[in-house]
Amino acid sequence: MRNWTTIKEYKEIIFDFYNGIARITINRERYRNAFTPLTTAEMSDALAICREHSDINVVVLTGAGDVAFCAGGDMHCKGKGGYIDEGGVPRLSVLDVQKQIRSLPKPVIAAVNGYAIGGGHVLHVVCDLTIASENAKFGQTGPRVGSFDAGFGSSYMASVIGQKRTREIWFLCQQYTAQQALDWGLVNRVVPLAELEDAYVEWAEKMMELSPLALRMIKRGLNAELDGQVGIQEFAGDMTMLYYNLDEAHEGSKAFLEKRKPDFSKYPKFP
Ligand code: 2NE
Repeated sequence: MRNWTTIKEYKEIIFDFYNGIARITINRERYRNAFTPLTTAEMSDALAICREHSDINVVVLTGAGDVAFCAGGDMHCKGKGGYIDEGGVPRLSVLDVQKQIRSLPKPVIAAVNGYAIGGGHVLHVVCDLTIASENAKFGQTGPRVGSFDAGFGSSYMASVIGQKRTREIWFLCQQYTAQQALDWGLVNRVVPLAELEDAYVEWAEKMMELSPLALRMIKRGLNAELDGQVGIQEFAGDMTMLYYNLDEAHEGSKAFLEKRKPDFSKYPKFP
């Protein structure tokens, strides 16, 4: 048994840590881990912590219990304009969570331990890697329950598994087994439920042996191809971060402060 320690207490998620891995568990087992505006606000907060803390190298997203990963938006909260928060404001803040997962400069593994349905399905799609348990079931229900995700939930899914399969998932609203998801390339690996934690810890530890900056740049490059100006901006931000590590970048600012012309001639110009 691993000793996971709590990073921060929340109402609707569990946020804990083990050996460089932060784990976010949607904790609404009673409702198949469907998310409310509070759940997504807590997930956003936890993901911001994952970004800031340098002792967190890999993030795992999963659901409480052994039946569901996440059954999407909680229908009890769905109202006019979105999912109504405790203050009466309609929100669709799971889209912010999706963006955070994609832009987090660290690998995110979805550990799908049961149903991944609707907005819950999209959550695993936007993670970098998905490990599913054998009992996992996948599907979209939006067109049946009065919803849809035409953003990452459709266009990004199509870049993962192709247009025809994405259209089938959305147009028929059927459920798919873990094996089918594996055959389609919708998930990376399928394991018995009892081995799910071992599997994601093993992969996280493997990734932690590799260069974090190399993994970060690969994630940025894969995103940039699809994300247009936003993807290029994030890629460029990381390039600037690297540039600021070079003496060449400091020569410019030093020269400004010393009121002299910068001398960039001594810095290498690789072919
Ligand atoms: C997930 C699934 C297939 C599980 O089926 P089953 O038979 O194992 O459980 P059951 O009995 O349906 O659910 C257990 C309890 O959880 C509640 C149910 O109402 C039930 O409550 P009680 O009858 O015991 O009181 N529950 C389950 N999912 C819920 C949900 N999403 N909201 C509120 N309560 C929920 C089956 O439960 C299922 O199909 N659930 C609905 C999945 C769904 O349609 N999700 C919303 C899709 S839309 C969306 O997520 C979305 C989007 O499309 C775009 C943007 C943002 C969100």
